[in-house]
Amino acid sequence: MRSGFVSILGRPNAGKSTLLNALAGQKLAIVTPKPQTTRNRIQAIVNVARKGTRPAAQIVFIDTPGIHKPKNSLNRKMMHEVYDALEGRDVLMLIVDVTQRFGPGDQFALTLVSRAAEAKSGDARKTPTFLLLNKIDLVEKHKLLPIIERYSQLHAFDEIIPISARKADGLDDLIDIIIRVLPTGPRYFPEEQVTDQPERFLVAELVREKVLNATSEEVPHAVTVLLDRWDEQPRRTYIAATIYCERAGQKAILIGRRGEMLKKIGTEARHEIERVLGTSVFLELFVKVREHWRDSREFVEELDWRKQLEHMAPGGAKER
Ligand SMILES: Nc1nc2c(ncn2[C@@H]2O[C@H](COP(=O)(O)OP(=O)(O)O)[C@@H](O)[C@H]2O)c(=O)[nH]1
Ligand SMILES: [Mg+2]
Repeated sequence: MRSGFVSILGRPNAGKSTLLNALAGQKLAIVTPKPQTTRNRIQAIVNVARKGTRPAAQIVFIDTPGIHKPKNSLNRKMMHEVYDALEGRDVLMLIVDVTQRFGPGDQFALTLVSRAAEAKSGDARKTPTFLLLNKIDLVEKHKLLPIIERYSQLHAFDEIIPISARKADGLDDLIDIIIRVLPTGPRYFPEEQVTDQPERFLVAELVREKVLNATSEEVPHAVTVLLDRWDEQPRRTYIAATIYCERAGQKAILIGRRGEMLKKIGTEARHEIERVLGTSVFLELFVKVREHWRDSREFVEELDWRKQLEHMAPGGAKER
């Protein structure tokens, strides 16, 4: 039996969350075309059966926010999530979007990962690092060669693996290669557990995903979603959530003319939440302004579901 923790790292929009979902076989992390969609690290637990000479394994994949230069408390918190995923892991996977030109942001991401991979004193070997060339469904094969050359010059990757996270292409090979380098060890999680993320947080995230898809410019970045109520009634689950934004103008956009925008967001979110929960859902959404919340360390901390769990009354979302 092999087991270990494998971090998925890279710039915003490289396809980290898409990859996590594909590996998990279900949607655990929200995905949008907008950068900085993911704000917390999320684990997907993948159990792999023994096959021929390949041992059985439990791989814990960690999705992370995109590597970027932080501008506010929210960004700093996101980068903390990245740093956490760089430390003490069994494999570091840097995922790059092969349709994008190499730039300073890529260099920054590569430096973070290669530094984290260096052998620490007292630790005999360096952490295996893989380069994942993602979105190969969008480019011709020969276009990969200069990218491979460039990255190989900058860091001695243990493996370079072309994949398409969206098409789930190359993932079987990826799993095989990971298992080869994982240490022998027991399962860290029960076999039936797929994630460490509470269902309620995924629900709040699904609301945020619909907001991100429906809005543009600064609004997606200025929005966060918190659950106010979660009430499991016999025939349906009643969920109330508040969408926080930073300015009155953003609130007006989120509500829309005669409330049409909020209604659209609510309907789309409800449909998906019903699919995920497998029950009928009554979803009530509110919009509130909280000026400069992204600069508030306190509020940003409050958004962390690991923190929220500590405050949550058993069986109910925190009352605010
Ligand atoms: N064509 C294509 N698009 C992809 C692939 N992987 C991710 N995407 C798209 O890239 C965008 C960003 O993906 P996401 O997983 O949110 O990236 P993240 O910011 O790294 O988590 C989304 O629109 C995805 O649908 C891929 O393999 N092929
Ligand atoms: Mg993401």
